[in-house]
Amino acid sequence: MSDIVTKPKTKVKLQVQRPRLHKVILINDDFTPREFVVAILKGEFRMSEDQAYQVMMTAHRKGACVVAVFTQDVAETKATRATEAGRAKGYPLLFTTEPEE
Ligand code: TYC
Repeated sequence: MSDIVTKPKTKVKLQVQRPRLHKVILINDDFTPREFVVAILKGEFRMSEDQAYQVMMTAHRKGACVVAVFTQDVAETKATRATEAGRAKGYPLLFTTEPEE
């Protein structure tokens, strides 16, 4: 008696995927002082004075500006900390996050 052993046709393909990155976005408002926004960008996002000034002015002129991209957890933590730093001074400064396409 002969047993016919057939190999399964399905191949298992292992895929390693990078975690999706999330943008931190700075939103303009009419009340937070420019220098305060620059100080937060330098302190929380480790930007130079020049970089921070450019990002602040882009948000000021266009309404919003992408600050940086991180993993979701880091993006949300930084956005929350930066928003709370403004709130502690009574400013409506807002940082939001959204997934990168
Ligand atoms: N528009 C603010 C002002 O004129 C400055 C500002 C810039 C506030 C960017 C928030 O995300 C911001 N004082």
